[in-house]
Amino acid sequence: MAANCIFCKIIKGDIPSMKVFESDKTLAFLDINPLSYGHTLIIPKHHGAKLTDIPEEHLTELLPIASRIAKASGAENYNVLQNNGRLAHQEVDHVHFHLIPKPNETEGLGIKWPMQ
Ligand code: DGP
Repeated sequence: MAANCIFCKIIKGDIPSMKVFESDKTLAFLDINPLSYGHTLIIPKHHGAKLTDIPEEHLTELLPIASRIAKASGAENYNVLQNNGRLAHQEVDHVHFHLIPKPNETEGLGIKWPMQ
């Protein structure tokens, strides 16, 4: 945990969030500034600014959980993005994957939250 990290505060429950999934190593919650309905952040609970700062054993769940949330969203089209460093558009210095569902133009998303 890092004292001044927004996402560590979310993990601790000091800042509220809309949780989508939680395990002992991983938390997923809705982005406060979503690019689409269902935009979710998937983070390791272990603090580290960049992907290369996190021990590998804390990274193993992240993509499987992103996959499960993408399936649960019902989205046929989605982005999974991960930014490292200011030049790469990282704003929050705690590793996070963005899962950004892309709504079908005519039918929207069929998202069922919270994830079953
Ligand atoms: P990035 O540019 O990859 O570092 O994206 C950071 C994302 O974090 C951005 O889409 C907004 C989101 N975010 C920042 N602060 C908060 C917060 O307090 N709560 C939630 N749910 N999301 C946040």
